[in-house]
Amino acid sequence: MSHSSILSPASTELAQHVAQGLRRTPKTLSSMYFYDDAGSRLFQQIMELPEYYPTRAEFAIFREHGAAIAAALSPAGGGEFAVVELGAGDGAKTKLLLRELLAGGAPFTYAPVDISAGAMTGLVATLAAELPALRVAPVVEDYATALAQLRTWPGSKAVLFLGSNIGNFGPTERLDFLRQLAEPLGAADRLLMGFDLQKDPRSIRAAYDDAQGVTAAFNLNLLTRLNRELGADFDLAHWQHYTDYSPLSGAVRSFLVSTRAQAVRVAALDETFEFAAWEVIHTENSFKFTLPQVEALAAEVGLRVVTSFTDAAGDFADVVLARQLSHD
Ligand code: AVJ
Repeated sequence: MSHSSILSPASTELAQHVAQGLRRTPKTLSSMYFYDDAGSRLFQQIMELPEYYPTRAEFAIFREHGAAIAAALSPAGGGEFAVVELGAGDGAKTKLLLRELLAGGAPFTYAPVDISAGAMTGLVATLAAELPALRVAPVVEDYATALAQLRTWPGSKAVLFLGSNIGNFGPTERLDFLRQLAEPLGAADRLLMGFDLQKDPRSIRAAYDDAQGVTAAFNLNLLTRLNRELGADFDLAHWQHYTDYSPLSGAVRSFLVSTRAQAVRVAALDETFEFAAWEVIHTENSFKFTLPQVEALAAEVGLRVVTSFTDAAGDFADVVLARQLSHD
């Protein structure tokens, strides 16, 4: 295989990310790269797992409070608006909300944004079949590119960021990202964000280390992707998935553990990386929040909580946010 000569722009970006992440100590790779088409399918399997409660909890919130959420997202005057969803995936939960919004009668266009073309094709097909009246404007981009486009979007908008995707950002990146999300919002615009809440630490840890090993396969798929796209030679027999949860920081951290001393060559970089026995690559953060933390976070980026909804068990929160009213 010759990978070093011709790389697509996307692979060049991935190659640069891998070079930076694997030259550092400790080594890190971003969970953003989990979502190739195989990774998106594995995440859909994760959402079905008995241990993975966030999806079911958010479903329960939408089932119970869908009409109230739709009302809180629709512009007060009843005008035309856009519903932009960052990280739409298979859109299963969003369909509940979209039904409520259609029933509300306010005219809107649904603009799902997802980094996986495969996931988007599937979503567009199921929407056409299940909600034929819905206007859909799909965007296959990463968040940063989609946010830049959002700035030039005309008219009112409701931005959805569900499933506790916000949990993947570390504290500093989280503030930067939320400021970028808040900045293009007008006074009537709304932001709906899902937050996974702090709870029994054992349930949280189990959600990221399931008995069937689907989460392990999801994490390890990143190495398969690097083998395929960058001509790397990771031997998956010598890598393991490991996860911990700290109730102090609220962070689930996931790692790929090198089970022996090994060297891995990445042809696209023409570089070999050395791993000591039991050295790790940190691949993901999934932060868990308390409701007071959500309030404080909103205030810090110029947003206010309009209303929020939790499931009966208090496992998860969906929070409607708007720009802070200025007090001058
Ligand atoms: C898609 C970011 C919400 O952090 O819970 C699931 C990804 N990682 N299991 C999460 C994930 C491992 C998921 N999000």
